[in-house]
Amino acid sequence: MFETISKIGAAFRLPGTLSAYDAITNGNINATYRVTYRDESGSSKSYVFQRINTVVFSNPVQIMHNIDLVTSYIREKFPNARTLHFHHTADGKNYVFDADDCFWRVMNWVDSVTFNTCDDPAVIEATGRAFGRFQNQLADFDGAQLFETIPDFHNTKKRLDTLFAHAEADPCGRVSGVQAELSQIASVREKAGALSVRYAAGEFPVRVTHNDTKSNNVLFDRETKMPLVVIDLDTVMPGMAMYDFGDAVRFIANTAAEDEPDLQKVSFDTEKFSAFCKGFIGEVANGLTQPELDSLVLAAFSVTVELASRFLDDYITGDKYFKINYPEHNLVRTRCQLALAMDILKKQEELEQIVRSSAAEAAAN
Ligand code: GN1
Ligand code: MG
Repeated sequence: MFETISKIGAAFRLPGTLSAYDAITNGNINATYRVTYRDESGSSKSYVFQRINTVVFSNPVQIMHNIDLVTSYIREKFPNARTLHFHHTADGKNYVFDADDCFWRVMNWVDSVTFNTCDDPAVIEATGRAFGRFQNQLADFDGAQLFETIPDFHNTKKRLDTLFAHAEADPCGRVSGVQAELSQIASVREKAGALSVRYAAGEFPVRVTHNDTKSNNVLFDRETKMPLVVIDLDTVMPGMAMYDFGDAVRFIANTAAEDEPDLQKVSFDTEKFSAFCKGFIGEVANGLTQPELDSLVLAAFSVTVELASRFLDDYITGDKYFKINYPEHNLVRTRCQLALAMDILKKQEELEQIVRSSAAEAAAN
């Protein structure tokens, strides 16, 4: 690895001597390293090296094109906003291929903390504000300029259709062991797919969205616990505003981890939800249409079922998409997301009420 890292650093003309590298294991898709260089005076500078998973992102050059457009746009329009800074090779590219034809990019390391789980309502609210602000920053950005790097990424109906088609084909002989999960998904199939069907019919505006709004995709200042920058822009594409909201609460309002095996621990925390609403809706309320506001809770449910179906689909087709740490990992993730989705459904009325009061509060401010 040292050899590869050092060659990548050289291609990006990073100054100093390579002194350390550590893997960062947060993501489920790409391989990420923190890499540190020391210069002659003894001072150090760190970078993030990322090897893109080209099974998932079949055209990484297009991703870098999208990221370049989005970050330049934000930098120009909001000079005080922080954005990711990517390095360039001698021939002006923001990526490089290594000897094995793997795709690498390098960005500056931002000294910060991230939260995989969070109990502090102030931090949860700030996370909501950060994602809301990101959406606002791109409100007038022309999404037609962006490549759709993963087509139908949040097309829940299509994701569900794919799952059931693969279940029918049963390529790895695993389907007999997941009947309970499949029938649970089948029981909510229509409800979970409904927003994506309405979006395709033009009922909601096409926004430029982040599409992967896990709380650990916001970097926070270590001291002030204020958000510094929204990261992981790989899936910034045209999409539904409410799915960014939904995916964020799916992650941050879960009382357990995304892959918690003990389902007794998994539930949807209404107080965390409320804190996130305050931040996110406070930022975007005036920009959202009424049908969007009315769909936020359903979006949380839909995106949770969608992710359950993606994990299950990956399990059925041989674990080729998400990184797994043990053989049943994708199945465990599926069960956890299904338990969470069912809890969202159970609490739907209460959650709708919370959304309405946040929207009323935002309108009054
Ligand atoms: C993947 O790699 P990561 O953790 O940022 C996935 C998201 C899922 C998430 C679930 C491109 O994101 O859609 O919600 O895992 N990203 C892609 O943890 O598929
Ligand atoms: Mg991601």
